[in-house]
Amino acid sequence: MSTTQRERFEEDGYLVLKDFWKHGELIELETQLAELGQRIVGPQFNPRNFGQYELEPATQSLLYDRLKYLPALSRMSGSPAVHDLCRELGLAHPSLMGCCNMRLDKPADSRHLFAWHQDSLYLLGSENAVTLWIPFQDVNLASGTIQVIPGSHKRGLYPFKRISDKVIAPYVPFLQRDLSLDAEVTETPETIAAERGDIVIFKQMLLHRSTPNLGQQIRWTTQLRITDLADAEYRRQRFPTGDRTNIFYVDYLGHNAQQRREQESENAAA
Ligand SMILES: O=C(O)CCC(=O)C(=O)O
Repeated sequence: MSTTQRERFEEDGYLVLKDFWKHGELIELETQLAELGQRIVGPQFNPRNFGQYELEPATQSLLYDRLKYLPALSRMSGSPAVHDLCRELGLAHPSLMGCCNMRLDKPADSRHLFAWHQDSLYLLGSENAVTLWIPFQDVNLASGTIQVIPGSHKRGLYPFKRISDKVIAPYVPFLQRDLSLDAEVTETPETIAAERGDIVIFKQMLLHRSTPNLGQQIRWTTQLRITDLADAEYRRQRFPTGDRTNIFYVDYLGHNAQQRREQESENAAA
């Protein structure tokens, strides 16, 4: 990786790297996806041809729930390519967060789309933690993709609000349906365009969102989440991740302690 790419990553908070998978990692994952789909949906399932089969809601959620357990996803997460990339981008001790997953975004189905957010709000992790967003096919505004606000990672955690009545307690994970951004995004977004085989890597503090799938095929993507155990502040906070605790008990630059006190007094008043 060039110095310019590293500098751009620090400046913009994301990079698209071309032709990343050199050892068949993507093909292996797609082959396992096809096997899984054929078992759950039926023999006509084909990840590249949505015209060939029906995906009823109950079958879709059965499939969706199993995607993150594909063995090739673990292999990809633990691959030397991913580890070396993270090291090059400044994570001195890259470690997986327990939330690597795959998405299935059907044409004209907006239910799973994410509005503007920072992954750190939900996933926690070190301030320099990264998400690798890996498309199985070309992505653009037609197929659906993500948009980002370059440089937004430098502003720390944005204000957020609780949108569910989930109780604030130490061991309760807070998800997209529980918390949302509490700020207007007025900056011009950058639309990510990438091809099959590329990866998009972005800082978990970067503001980003989904765009709808306007095409005919399912948009398949994988998300790998990686934190840095060498970060002294992260260690001081006892290495929190979003599957075990929540933002109200992690202190990114002091913002959240105040927000927790406010929410706790609201809870007490209710
Ligand atoms: O793939 C998408 O539409 C959005 C994914 C995303 O925002 C995330 O995984 O953090």
